[in-house]
Amino acid sequence: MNRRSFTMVVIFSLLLASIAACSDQADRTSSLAPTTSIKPESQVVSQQASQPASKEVLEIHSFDMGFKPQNLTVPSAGVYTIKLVNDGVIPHDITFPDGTVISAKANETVTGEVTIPAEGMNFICAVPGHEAAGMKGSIQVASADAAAITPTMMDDHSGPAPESDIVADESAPEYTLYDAKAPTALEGTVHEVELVVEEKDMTVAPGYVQHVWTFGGTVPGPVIRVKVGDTVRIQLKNPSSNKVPHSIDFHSSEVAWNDEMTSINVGEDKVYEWKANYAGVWMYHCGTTPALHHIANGMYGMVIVEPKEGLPAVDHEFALVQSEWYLGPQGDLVSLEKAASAAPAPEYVVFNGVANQYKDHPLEVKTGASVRVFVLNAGPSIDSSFHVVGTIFNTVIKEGVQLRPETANGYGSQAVDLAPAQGAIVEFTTAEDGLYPIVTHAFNFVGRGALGLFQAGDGDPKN
Ligand SMILES: [Cu+2]
Repeated sequence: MNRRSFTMVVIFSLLLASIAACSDQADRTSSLAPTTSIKPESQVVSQQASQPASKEVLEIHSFDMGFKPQNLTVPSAGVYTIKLVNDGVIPHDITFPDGTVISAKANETVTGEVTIPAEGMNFICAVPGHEAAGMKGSIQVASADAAAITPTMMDDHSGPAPESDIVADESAPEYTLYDAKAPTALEGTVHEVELVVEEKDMTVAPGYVQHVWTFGGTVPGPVIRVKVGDTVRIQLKNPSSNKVPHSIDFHSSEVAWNDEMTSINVGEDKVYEWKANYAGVWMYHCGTTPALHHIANGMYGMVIVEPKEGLPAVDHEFALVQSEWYLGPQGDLVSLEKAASAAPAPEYVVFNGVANQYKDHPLEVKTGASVRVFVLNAGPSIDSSFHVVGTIFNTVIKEGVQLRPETANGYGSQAVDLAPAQGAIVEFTTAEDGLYPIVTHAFNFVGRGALGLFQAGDGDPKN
């Protein structure tokens, strides 16, 4: 298989991931079942009487796997020409519930006619699996009751929205991009670090705002990077403007649980001092009861402890924290009930706090350059299988166990398994210009936000 077709297969595979993620949802809300409320018969008749004399053309592009636009509005009921432009690399169709099917091969444009009734009509791609992957849309009639217009999903290009009882708020603020670049190690050997707990609203995915608890105002909290032998003196502050007690637990420290890790009330602060005795990628988190809720609500971050002599220089370094969002009501805390389920089913699994943020804003690297990623699975409950599509990890240092090129006897690593609270350092290079998706290879979560991209060079392997 050549590189080009390999890339396409990869992208196609990623898109297929969302099939699994959302097949339940699709089953329950078959797009062929009308979702609009039916207008009174007399109104339908009068709408049909005002059919346009010449057929208006509605241009709909299909891609792998979606339609653009996905939700259209026409001025009145009647016969329309549908122009299907297939921008995808595989065949797609537009299938209407009245039996109208317009099919187009890759890079083909096909037109057909359909009669849009007053109550509007949904459409899907009937190729098996494509509807569940997000290939569905609707055509509404402008004069129809506005309340009857039910877009099937947000047009955010990221595949189907995850199954949730929480309705997306299209007026939610844009998310704030979390800088994935790993910081350099702090200078010196004794570090004073102030961590202020902030309770605040955060857009965790387009359309979803949660009232999160944070270390330092971001989820995850700041990456703290030191070396073995360093002393870290954390000043933890819980401002009086907050509502609940909080605490901090550094996995990189060796202290009694009922000493530095104890909670502080609002308006209090404390010092938590520890010595970095062991190298690795470590988790820190709030341990205040119920710790599950405090972690699920955003209180976690990464500590990097380098060996005393430091890590070898590489061209790029990134820090990625995988975690889960169990959505509570808009603007409220995440759902402890969902998070506490024996079979947890988060709406989102994310890298650095926000669903798909590095798919929308790829992490740029030089082609062929050495890339190091510090990875932490903050959970709280689901394992990660960290993988970068199209690369092989030549170095893995996971929980103290090392795979190094100089000692590997030719072995490499494809995915690093991280249970909640485990961390690793992985290193790889990119073979050519192009896109290298970042996923957890637990693929049901890729469609739920656990998707990013490394972009090597200009991102295009063909030029
Ligand atoms: Cu807390």
